[in-house]
Amino acid sequence: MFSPFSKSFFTTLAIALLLSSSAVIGSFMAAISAYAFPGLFPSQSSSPYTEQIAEYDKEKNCAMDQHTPTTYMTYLTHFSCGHVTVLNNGTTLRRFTLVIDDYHGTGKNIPITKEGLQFPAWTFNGSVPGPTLRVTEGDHVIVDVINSKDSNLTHSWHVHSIHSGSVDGVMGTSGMIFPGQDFKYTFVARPYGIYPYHCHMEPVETHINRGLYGMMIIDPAFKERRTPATEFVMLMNGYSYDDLNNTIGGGGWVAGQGPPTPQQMANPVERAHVMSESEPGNQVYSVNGMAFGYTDRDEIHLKVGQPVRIYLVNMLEFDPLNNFHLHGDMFYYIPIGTNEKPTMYTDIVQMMQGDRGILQFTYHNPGEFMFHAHKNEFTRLGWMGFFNVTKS
Ligand SMILES: [Cu+2]
Repeated sequence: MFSPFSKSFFTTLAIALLLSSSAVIGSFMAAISAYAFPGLFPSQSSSPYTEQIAEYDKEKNCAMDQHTPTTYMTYLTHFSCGHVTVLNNGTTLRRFTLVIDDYHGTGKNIPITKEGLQFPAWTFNGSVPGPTLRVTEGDHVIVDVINSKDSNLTHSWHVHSIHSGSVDGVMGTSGMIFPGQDFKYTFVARPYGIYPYHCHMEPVETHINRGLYGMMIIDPAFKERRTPATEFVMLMNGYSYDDLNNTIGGGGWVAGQGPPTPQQMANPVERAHVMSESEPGNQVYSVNGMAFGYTDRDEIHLKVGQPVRIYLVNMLEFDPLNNFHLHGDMFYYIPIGTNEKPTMYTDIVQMMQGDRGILQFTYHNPGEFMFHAHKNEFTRLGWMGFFNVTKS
């Protein structure tokens, strides 16, 4: 079987890396351990340390097909753990490639309801949300972000957590990427927790509304790893059709234009225009990109007594608050995922934009249990799903 931890997998990786080699990769090759590339160094054997990394990645349910775009169903359990190299000094290096495409600025139509409503999205690796990146605290991470030559606009990759200002991914020199170019964001992953990533180009609201976001999980070190559970990713988002023309300033609302000047407010005509502007709203809400996803019977099947862990992130634009409410049971909540111990035992958690955390629960009773935003407008416009919980 073709496993991400098999010899043939690493040999293939080694060849792929060599074929796409750059000065950066060349400098690493000298330090690469025998375990990472057994085909190139057949006389040497693997070490327990590297086997532990492979074992941990397996426990984390790391995907074998890391570059396949996800659907709302596969997104739930799809973890991209990167191309792994263990250096001779024991450092784990994880390399990711993300391709941003705005499809000539007009977007690619993606389905956001099961009835086939389309939204012209800008994407990371072809999907909304972008792939979930999963690393371990202390890993050296290189995220090579390519802005497609089919893009019209500059984009970037801004991830939360600790890193240098030179890779922060905002306007300027820290990772603003022109169409057809790329930028390598490098950092040592810390601290463990749950982090959103998104494009940070102006107007940021629009780049996020179009779909340029995802999450990164930094797991605790192997010896401090979380208890075993069935793990899901849930990213709460929305879609505003009002906002689609904002980059060209065609609408009444022009995101990123800044507050009015004193002169504008003193001029009756301009003042009237300023006062008539209103922010866009969302017409559709969802978790993992699909409105009313997980509402068909048994799309998410759980068993009584089964430990469940949800990595939850809120990337909703234009509404200040979102939340997650669980029916039929209670969950333990770890804000930001930066602690091993929960701070709340609850059935509801509120999140502002960019907030996130970990939910841990076990159903005590069988049933069809809803989960949804307790803001009922959001529920009605798509943000709801069901857990089908059976006795065995
Ligand atoms: Cu962008």
